[in-house]
Amino acid sequence: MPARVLPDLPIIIRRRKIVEMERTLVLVKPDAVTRGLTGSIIKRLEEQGLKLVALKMLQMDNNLARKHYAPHQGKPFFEGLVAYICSAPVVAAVFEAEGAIQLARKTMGATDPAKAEGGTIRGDWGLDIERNSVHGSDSAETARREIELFFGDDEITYYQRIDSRPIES
Ligand code: IDP
Ligand code: MG
Repeated sequence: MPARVLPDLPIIIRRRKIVEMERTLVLVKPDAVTRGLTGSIIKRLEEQGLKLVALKMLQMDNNLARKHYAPHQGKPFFEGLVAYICSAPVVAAVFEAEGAIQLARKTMGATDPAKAEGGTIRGDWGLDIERNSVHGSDSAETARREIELFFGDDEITYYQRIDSRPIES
């Protein structure tokens, strides 16, 4: 099967320099969906200037969960994590921005909510190290792999946020 290619990232030119945009995959995890926190979490990310370019709600199955968390296979928490992420629906989103991956992870806070700062998503809403409310890709390569697991090419949208700087500025 030929490798799938996601739509190209838009090129932003600012002061005659090309600014590289990034995409990141975000999951609102079952603990947050079941507590009615989906809107609040998406809002926190949007407020940081992260542009929402794809969004869906789905029930993950064992197969998708194992693929998504494949890098953690063999760790003591892996089986529990797979069961947890399939325990209720998730909301999957793609956000785009300059430095989107680090910006999203900073907004989420440390993996363990007990160590996450107040004002971060996990610091404010995470329940414990497993039920920590959100997932965010950890590198450009991971983001590409994860986005392809959840979204088809035709599900990624193009638009400009009117509160962002223009494409050419
Ligand atoms: P991250 O989500 O901050 O990138 P990772 O180390 O990639 O953290 O772990 C993936 C997910 O696995 C975490 O978000 C959390 O839900 C779960 N997890 C990580 N460490 C533990 C643990 O020690 N016990 C139980 N679950 C864990
Ligand atoms: Mg991770």
